[in-house]
Amino acid sequence: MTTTSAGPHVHGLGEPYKRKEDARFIRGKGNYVDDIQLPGMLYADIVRSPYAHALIKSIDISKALQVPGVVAVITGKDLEAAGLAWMPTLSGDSEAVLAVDRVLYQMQEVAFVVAESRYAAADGAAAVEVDYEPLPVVVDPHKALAPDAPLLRPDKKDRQPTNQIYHWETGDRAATDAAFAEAEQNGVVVRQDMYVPRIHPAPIETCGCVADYNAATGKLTVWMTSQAPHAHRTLFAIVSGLPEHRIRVISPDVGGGFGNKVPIYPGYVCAVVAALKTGRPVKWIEDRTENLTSTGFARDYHIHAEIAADKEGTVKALRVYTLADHGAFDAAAQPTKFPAGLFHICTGSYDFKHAHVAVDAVHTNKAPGGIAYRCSFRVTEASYLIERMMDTLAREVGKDPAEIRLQNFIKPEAFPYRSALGWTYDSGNYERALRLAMEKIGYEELRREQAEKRARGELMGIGISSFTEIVGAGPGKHFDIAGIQMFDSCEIRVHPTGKVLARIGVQTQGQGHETTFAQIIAAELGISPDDVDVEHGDTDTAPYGLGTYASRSTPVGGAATAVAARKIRDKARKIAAYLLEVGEEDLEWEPGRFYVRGSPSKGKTIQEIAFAAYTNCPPYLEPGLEAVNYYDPPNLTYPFGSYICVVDIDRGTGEVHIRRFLAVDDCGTVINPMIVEGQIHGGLTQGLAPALYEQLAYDENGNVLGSNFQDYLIPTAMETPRWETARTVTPSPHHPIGAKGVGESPTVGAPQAIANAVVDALAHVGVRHIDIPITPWKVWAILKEKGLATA
Ligand code: MCN
Ligand code: CUN
Repeated sequence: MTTTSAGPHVHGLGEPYKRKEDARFIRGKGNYVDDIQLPGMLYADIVRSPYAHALIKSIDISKALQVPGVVAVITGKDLEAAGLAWMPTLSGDSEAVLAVDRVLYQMQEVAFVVAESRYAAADGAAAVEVDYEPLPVVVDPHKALAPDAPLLRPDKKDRQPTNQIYHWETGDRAATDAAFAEAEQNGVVVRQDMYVPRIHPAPIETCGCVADYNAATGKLTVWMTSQAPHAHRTLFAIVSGLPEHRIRVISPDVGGGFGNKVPIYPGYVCAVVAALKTGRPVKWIEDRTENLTSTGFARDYHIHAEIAADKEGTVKALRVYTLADHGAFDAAAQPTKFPAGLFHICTGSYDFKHAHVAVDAVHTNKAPGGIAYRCSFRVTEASYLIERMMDTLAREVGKDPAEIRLQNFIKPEAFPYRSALGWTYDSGNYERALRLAMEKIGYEELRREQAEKRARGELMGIGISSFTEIVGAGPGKHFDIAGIQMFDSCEIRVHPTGKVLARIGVQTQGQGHETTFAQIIAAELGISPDDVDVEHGDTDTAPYGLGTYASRSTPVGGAATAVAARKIRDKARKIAAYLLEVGEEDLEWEPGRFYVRGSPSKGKTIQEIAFAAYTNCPPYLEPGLEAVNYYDPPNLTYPFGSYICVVDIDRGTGEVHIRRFLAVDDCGTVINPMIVEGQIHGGLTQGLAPALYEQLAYDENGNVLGSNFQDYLIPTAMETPRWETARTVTPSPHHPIGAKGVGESPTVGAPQAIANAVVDALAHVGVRHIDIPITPWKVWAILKEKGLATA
């Protein structure tokens, strides 16, 4: 890791530069949606269904309208008049904004009440009378597929009358089946069922917006908690028919996204309609329960996985069948495209010759989503299943989990590597990462300690996860969302004094883009990151971008930024040549300056060149020093890492204590090691969460059992171990500065390291798998069954 040098910062890459944005955050000067106050502003509250499945026989708003302060009540029928009764989902399908004749999950939006205060809005919402006729509820996706299951979506006329949304397969089934037949005869086959539960991103700031329509100018401004402001503006324009240039979406400071702020939610749409209808600004802010119960959840995959290997444990084929519970809407269902697509990574870091994956997605009476939680565009499930399966295989052939991995890794010289599921990994060196992790943690010594403890009856486990991530959505061939190419953008203006304003199409929710993107430009131009301000999140000023998710900001937006800065440097070279009266080819570049080859004292700094660009520009060039780049990446990036977790299990309580957790990450070239470290710490904590604590459970009537932070356990500092980190650097060959994304890697890689450690602690008594979250109760039940419980 580099440290800050004593001299001035001229070269911004790889330095632990302090976050520029923190100057306002730590002073409490951040500006979040709920901080926005406009004159005459109204406040909204949403009437939500208490039932998971019911017919709506009538909605009576008359009493609500009499509540003092209530200004308007909007129902699904009112939305039709505004052309906003339907909102697009990530599947490319559309779904009702407010339920009209049927509710499909508890807390579904039924009516929108606006009033002079938030309290009056809540009173108004309580006074809306909805007559429901309850219907049978389906929460188990297996039961949803039964022939006699109640049909949840009779409105989906284009589909068979079942609850199945789609069947999706990828890979070569015949070759995979043949490899399994062979392994059944002459090798080994391991099989495991596992469930990756439904969880929720739960950002500390919930979702919300302020919508303001100016009838005089015809301009609609929406401040919203958005990870993708431009994409949301376009969707508003397409759906509403309002002209796109009169819609301004501003995503101010965002208090965490984690995938929760990618989709469009009914509250946004209703606030816009209410602003159009009342002519006054309307604020809608979710409370915690609304956030947990009605906005995009992640995962909920029931997986059956099988590996075919030879007797030595060399893998041959992977076969996976998954039942995906998408809840009530078709929100993340598009099978061949974006969300489900990342299931393609499920062969992980291993050299499988054949693989076949099939997914059936079904509707249940649960909230819609299936979107993301840092990250679950199916990478998390894919990575979890393969890392759990490699441990299962190691047990079967009697090898150490580290040995089985080293034996089966894709070799460094095999990159770019085309996996059996057809995606091309850009670069990797998995063995180096695992060996570093083993060395740092003292793997051999830990194994010896484990054997001694086991002999004494103590339970200690070591778990490995050598994951491969897939980030940077991404070229259109993989990520075709409604036909949009997945590019991103950067616009750079170098002012006459050499100070820089850059605007980017991606949108930070805490990742530190104002710092790292300044560092990219600073490194390319040889100036200080202090001299570069980065703006984003305002569609009226930022260039069109597709937003921040899938750790795409650095792989895509960062690439656009580097390329735009190089365009600036190219023009600067022309200006320097003119000023120095030499040919361009006679110039050399050193950070911050062009000089004449052979005469280093004869040169022009980037600041001098910038001034000349506006005052003494060569006659054959346009004045000014600006550049724009829209970058469509040739491929995704494939960061990876090796995590090792050491746990001790309390035989009295079943509690899992994480003694050590070492994370070796490789995200290619590192822009800011301190920010990367912060991303890894936060991400590991969000990986610990589903491993031991978080699950968004439903009872059989479709009641949400985790609707607040007392029931939905997110780890706090109390539960979080001290994370140890280390790094290898394997640059991406196709990224202009060799960087891969990192934001989601730790969350993707961590759960299975912990799960593997717990299973490892109990492997000697025959335990092969425990579904996450591994609660003390689950462990204690196993201890009891195996006669190991001391209480
Ligand atoms: N970075 C770096 N060098 C690299 C890679 C990244 O210095 N080789 C820096 C980046 O420039 C950026 C940060 O690390 O400042 C994360 O970069 P990247 O991996 O490109 O991810 P994104 O910026 O696209 O962020 C998205 C990712 C996702 S998808 C989720 S979910 C998530 C995450 O980031 N949500 C977050 N981290 C989060 N962190 C915070 N604080 N809040 C969230 O909501
Ligand atoms: Cu995958 S959660 Mo992030 O993409 O916003």
